[in-house]
Amino acid sequence: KITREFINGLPKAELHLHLEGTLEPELKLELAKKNGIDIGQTTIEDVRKTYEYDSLASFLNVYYPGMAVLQTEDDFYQLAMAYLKHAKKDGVKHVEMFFDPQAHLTRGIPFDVFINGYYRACIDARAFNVDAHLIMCFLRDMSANYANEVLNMAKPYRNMILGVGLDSDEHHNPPLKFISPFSNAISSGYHTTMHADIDQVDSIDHIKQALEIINVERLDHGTNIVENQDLVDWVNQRNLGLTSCPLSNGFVTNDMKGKEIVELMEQGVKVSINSDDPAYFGGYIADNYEAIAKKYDLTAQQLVIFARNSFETSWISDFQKNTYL
Ligand code: ES4
Ligand code: ZN
Repeated sequence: KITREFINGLPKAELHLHLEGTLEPELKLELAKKNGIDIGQTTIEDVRKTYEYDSLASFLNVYYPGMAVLQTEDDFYQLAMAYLKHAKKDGVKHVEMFFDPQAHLTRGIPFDVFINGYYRACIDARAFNVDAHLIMCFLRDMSANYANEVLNMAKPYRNMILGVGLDSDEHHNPPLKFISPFSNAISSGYHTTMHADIDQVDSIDHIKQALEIINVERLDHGTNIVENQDLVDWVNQRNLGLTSCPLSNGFVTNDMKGKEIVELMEQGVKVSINSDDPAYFGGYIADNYEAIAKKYDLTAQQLVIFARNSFETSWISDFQKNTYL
């Protein structure tokens, strides 16, 4: 029987976490009041009631407008710091956190405001032994040119950003659309990953583009490779990480996809367990370990493998990796 103490005590890395997805109703309301922004609700209960969706599209329609409350460097700092303290309690030693520059730039927030707030939280988390890093995501429903512009804006902050990713609505927005910004990012020495959503109709095609042409180092979600043995073999040969998010899967498709996650793990694929948007999808990383363990009756050994996979597919140095493994 798996206990919560065991899960919290298991050292883990979180590799699929959107900082903007950690905005809890309490903080959203607090910042709305402080910044004088009308979000349409005035009580925590009413804000909580808006956190309801049955598809990725309906989720994104709550997610992006909610970011309006984030205005100052301190707001971004406070958001990231609240997450990092939660991560500490959940046994997270290392985290690579996504952020969406375009979700802030398009509402007039300058690059330095959010990057400085987020990065200061990463520095301050060292005081409680959480090793925190940032991954800059391009919004795939915006243009490749805009992604290249964002990459240029990030140049003065190159040493604050570990890698680049790709998120938002995947439908009609294949990996190949972003071949230019991704090859530029790789030339600049960034690590790379990309979302390959589980509810995507052209999923296998998109994953092939991401792996064969863009050459990403990880796939976010990506569990649809289970349908194609050649892809599973290839992912294994390249030792590529897949970052899965059981509770998020449950919201987007009504299925945690635990069967697929366990099946891939047993075939040797480096799958990890993560929280995606914990404030919006009903739980943080330890809640995700707990949910999949309970529903699929997993053993302690299986959870240890997921945790090991998270460090093995993280972008920390081999030296530092060895201190965790
Ligand atoms: C996301 Cl669940 C999900 N899918 C795609 N993009 C996202 N950004 C934040 N959460
Ligand atoms: Zn995600």
